[in-house]
Amino acid sequence: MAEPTDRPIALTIGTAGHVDHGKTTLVRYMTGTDTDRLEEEHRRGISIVPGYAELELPSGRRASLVDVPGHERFVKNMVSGATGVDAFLLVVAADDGVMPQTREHLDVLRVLGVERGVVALTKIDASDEETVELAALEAEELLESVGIEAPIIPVSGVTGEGVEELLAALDELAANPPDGSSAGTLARLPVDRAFVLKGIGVVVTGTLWSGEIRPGDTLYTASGLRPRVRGIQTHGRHAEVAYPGARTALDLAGIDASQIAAGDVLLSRPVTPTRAFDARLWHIEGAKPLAHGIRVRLHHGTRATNARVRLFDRRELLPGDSALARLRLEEALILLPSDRFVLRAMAPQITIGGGTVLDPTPTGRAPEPGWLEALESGDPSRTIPLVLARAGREGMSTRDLSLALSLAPEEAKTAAERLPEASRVGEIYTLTETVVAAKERLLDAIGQRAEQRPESPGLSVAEARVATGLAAPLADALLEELAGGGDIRMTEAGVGLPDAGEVPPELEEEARRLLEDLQHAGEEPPALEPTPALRLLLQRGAAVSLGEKLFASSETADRVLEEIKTVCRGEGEISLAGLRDRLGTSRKYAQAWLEYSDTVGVTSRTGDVRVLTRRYR
Ligand SMILES: Nc1nc2c(ncn2[C@@H]2O[C@H](COP(=O)(O)OP(=O)(O)OP(=O)(O)O)[C@@H](O)[C@H]2O)c(=O)[nH]1
Ligand SMILES: [Mg+2]
Repeated sequence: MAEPTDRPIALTIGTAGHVDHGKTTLVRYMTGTDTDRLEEEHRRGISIVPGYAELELPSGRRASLVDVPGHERFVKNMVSGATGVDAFLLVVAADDGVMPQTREHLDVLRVLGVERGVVALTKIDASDEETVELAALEAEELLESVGIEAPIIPVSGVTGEGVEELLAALDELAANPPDGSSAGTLARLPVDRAFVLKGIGVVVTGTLWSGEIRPGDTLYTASGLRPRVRGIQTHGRHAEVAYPGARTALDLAGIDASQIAAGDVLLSRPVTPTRAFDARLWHIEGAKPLAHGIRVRLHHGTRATNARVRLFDRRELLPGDSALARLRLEEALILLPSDRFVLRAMAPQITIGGGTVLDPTPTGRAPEPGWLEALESGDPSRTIPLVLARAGREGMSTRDLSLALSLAPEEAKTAAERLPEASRVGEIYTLTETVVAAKERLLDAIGQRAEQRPESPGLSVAEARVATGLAAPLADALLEELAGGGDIRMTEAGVGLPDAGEVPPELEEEARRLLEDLQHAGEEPPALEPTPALRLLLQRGAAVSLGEKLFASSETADRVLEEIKTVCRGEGEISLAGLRDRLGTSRKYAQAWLEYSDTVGVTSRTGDVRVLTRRYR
């Protein structure tokens, strides 16, 4: 096996261009790899599915090449291949010039946000100078018409003429890679092939969109499966890490070949699939107006599904225009903010536009005014308060924030820490006003409890959670923080104010007198309301409850239980009349004492009498 190649990919380049213009030939010349690997591709002399090759640039930087088919019937495969590329290699045959799929591919790249690249004017070995110049002019006009700047380099995929200049131009693009760190970011692999390899098992391939994958990682599918990564290859070689942009093959355990297919997405964390989302739509020049309510084919990653477009503020979208819209999907997709997608007409099947996902979990029929615009601004000082407000009493982890803002976790953290409107409680971010209100509610509840029951140590932890009005994990984090800061005191007995726990002397005195009264009253105590003094005695075990409003000193209670045991041991049982006579009380008290004896497990009732439980026999 070859040496592991664990260097990050500096650039992922996607070819583009009309059928037969020389994409595959050029890629083969530059990399030595034939990206047409299907027998059918060789037989028909055209590419059908995307092919992949690794390109070592003159600087030594590593690039990943995706070679797409140019035939108009396979534009959907081109879209799937172009997903996840950073730069284009637009191929225009000098002898043919700009043709329909030259334009359509460029449109697809633009709606996918791929606006950097190089144009290769191929087949110059088979064209005269004038023809080459004409084709160069056409390419220049095409770029100008869509506002993209890119060098136009005449080459031959057969003789290799001009390829050196082409590689230098690609190297320059790789020197300015797209920003964003991959560490800690959600790993996303849109699967383009899934198959069983004899002796290995289930293997999936794709271009890693973001994050990193290592052997041993557990991944998640939209259907809730959790396959484990057994081994990784990038560009056909064993690797210890798959980096974003790399052509990646994963050997998976814990999943059946029937459970995964092209179009699925593997994730490093579960993400809820989306059936409807809000987006900025772009309608490309030259297409027919896009009407409100129209059905379209939506391509995202390696998957396509039918979708219905609802325009928020107009009846139709004119060519070249953009608008905010909600898209309802026939099949759920894994979508994250900032994701790009391509829209194609159902018939004829041509590319009509695309867009950027703004809100993959919209609520209500239409977005709040300003919400999508704020998300679109990408300005964390605008978006963080909005997403935290929506998260409400749950708050958000750094990971949640990073997904919602499509920022790396560290960036999301830094942005949130900087904002006075946001606060971190433990590891959960929430609106500062939410924390302040929760703290106020909690202290109020503790204060009220102290007033009603001065003898009590405060609220139970469960009561304290409820009092904050926050979801349990956030409430717990808040309790911990307040306890750490000395705002509250948390003991096993409960959550109280820092100075709680001391019984006021007046109450102590009242309790002492009450206990004396109870002891005096003996087996026939008076009816009492549960006052703070009484609750203090119950809590300390100095008094017991005989039922509603009936309390006795525990000294008395112990004595009565001894009487009951004595009678039972002598006679085998005790009746109501028996205890009444023995204690010299009324029936009512004898009844209350017997029930108490049952409650504490000394006796149990059989018919009209009580017998000792096994424990006291
Ligand atoms: N003379 C000459 N022929 C070329 C050159 N590049 C490609 N060809 C020929 O053009 C034909 C098509 O080339 P491919 O590389 O398959 O074209 P492609 O753009 O990959 O086509 P699709 O993938 O089907 O869209 C083949 O017969 C090639 O030999 C070139 O630079 N010079
Ligand atoms: Mg080809």
